[in-house]
Amino acid sequence: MEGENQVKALLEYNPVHKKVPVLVHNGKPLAESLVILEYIDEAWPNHAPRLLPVDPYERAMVRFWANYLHNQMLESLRNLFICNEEAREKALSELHEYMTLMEKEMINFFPKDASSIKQECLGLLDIQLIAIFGAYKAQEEVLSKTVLDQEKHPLIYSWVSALMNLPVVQGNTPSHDKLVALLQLFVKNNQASTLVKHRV
Ligand SMILES: N[C@@H](CCC(=O)N[C@@H](CS)C(=O)NCC(=O)O)C(=O)O
Repeated sequence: MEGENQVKALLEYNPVHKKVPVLVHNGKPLAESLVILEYIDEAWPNHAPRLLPVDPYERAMVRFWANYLHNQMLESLRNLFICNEEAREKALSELHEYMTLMEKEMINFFPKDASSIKQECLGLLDIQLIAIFGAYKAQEEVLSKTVLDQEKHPLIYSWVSALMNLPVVQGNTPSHDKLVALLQLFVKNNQASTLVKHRV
């Protein structure tokens, strides 16, 4: 019953995509993670950290890379867990190409020194990096593949490592075993729905 009620609430709050996350603020619902994060930044302007820079050009650049992380990288990462083994290799090399391009083009956004990353100053791109790679060790265990390689992608690796060392991130990240179990469940559910779709 609990589950049924949750599904009903979700359909009501996000009838277009029928997905989480959903934020309900003052009784009004919002969907899509990037929209929600920008809304939080604007609705609580006097609270730190500010997720977007003040300068309009810098804001635009953060939005550009936020979309890249969301549409390209997160999508290939997702494909890694829903594809069969053959397509998985393709999804992984696609993800690595996106990461290489990101390292080359996004150089101004990488922290010069990972130790300068402070939890009071986390921004939109930091949050997305945590969402994509925060569970990379669990992702690698489930896939038996290397997702984040220190030698191939040193900048992303050092950025993610510094973020994962912050107490606020550590304190809010599920344990490795829990992440592995969740990812395994995700893979299993997707395999089951693929079998149903193809009536195998
Ligand atoms: N672009 C959306 C993606 C949301 C999304 O894929 N949510 C997944 C969970 S992470 C979901 O609700 N899946 C349930 C479903 O597809 O039925 C966002 O960033 O909010």
